[in-house]
Amino acid sequence: MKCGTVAVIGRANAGKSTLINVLVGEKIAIVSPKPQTTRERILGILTEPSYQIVFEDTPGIYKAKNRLNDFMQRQTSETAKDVDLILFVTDGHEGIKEEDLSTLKRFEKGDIPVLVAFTKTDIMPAEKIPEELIKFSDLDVKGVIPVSARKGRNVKKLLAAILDLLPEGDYIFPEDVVSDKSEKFMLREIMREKLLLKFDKEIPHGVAVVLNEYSIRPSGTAEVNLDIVCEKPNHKAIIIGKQGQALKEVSSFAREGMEKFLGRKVFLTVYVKVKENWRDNPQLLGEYGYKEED
Ligand SMILES: Nc1nc2c(ncn2[C@@H]2O[C@H](COP(=O)(O)OP(=O)(O)OP(=O)(O)O)[C@@H](O)[C@H]2O)c(=O)[nH]1
Ligand SMILES: [Mg+2]
Repeated sequence: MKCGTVAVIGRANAGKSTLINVLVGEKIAIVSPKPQTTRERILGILTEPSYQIVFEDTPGIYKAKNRLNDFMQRQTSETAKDVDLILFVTDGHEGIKEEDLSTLKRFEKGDIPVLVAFTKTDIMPAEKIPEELIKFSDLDVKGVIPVSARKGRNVKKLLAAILDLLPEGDYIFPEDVVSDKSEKFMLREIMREKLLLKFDKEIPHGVAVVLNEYSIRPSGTAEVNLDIVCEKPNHKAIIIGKQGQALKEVSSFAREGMEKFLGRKVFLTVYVKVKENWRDNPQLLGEYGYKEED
């Protein structure tokens, strides 16, 4: 049996979480068109009769501007240290940047093998692909696989290349486990995903979601009560919107996402609170879940 851990690393917004969701075959991480969607390490586990692959999703590499970003970057660098394989994801459509190559050069010096997934090939002209792939030619990587996570293109080929590089070993997780995160975590993340989709600029980046209650009524309906914590009174006003319209809309999207995830009806209540500069407050970061485990 093959079993191994794979750190999925790359620039913010490259398509890491989308690719893991496709590889695992379930949504284990939220996705959005904005950078810095993923804030912490999330495991996505794929178990088949002859292998188990533990994918470790990470926050995109990004210049830290506050303590939340520092936490995120530490999650990524720590994950990269202790795995069997680094799967470096690059956005083919955006093109390979100098910073991608310099990150790859750093990993190349370490002991962990590196494989590159060159993604989003569905939205770039086919003739541009070889031009971009040439940029990897001087690097000591185990391979570069062009893929489209959105179209599922070449994902099997990528999986085979990953498996080739993993050791033999016993499974780490029971076969029915797909993630290390709880339902409660996913409910908070689904709310954050809809906030990322609806609001622009700093608003979604300055939001934390706190779950106050999650219970199942005798009827089978889930009762979910959460707070959206934002950084400024004017952000709160925008999130709520005129006559509460914006909040109503984003909550309704979140409720639908939660219903799909839980497979049951959801009764959702949401409050918006302000905690100035929480992203730089160590105590609040800890309370909102952005703290290293001991
Ligand atoms: N067309 C196309 N879009 C993709 C593909 N993969 C991801 N995307 C889009 O790219 C955007 C970013 O995807 P994510 O999976 O959130 O990227 P990420 O690397 O996890 O981003 P961070 O968590 O912010 O670092 C989303 O809008 C995705 O829908 C792909 O194969 N094709
Ligand atoms: Mg992500």
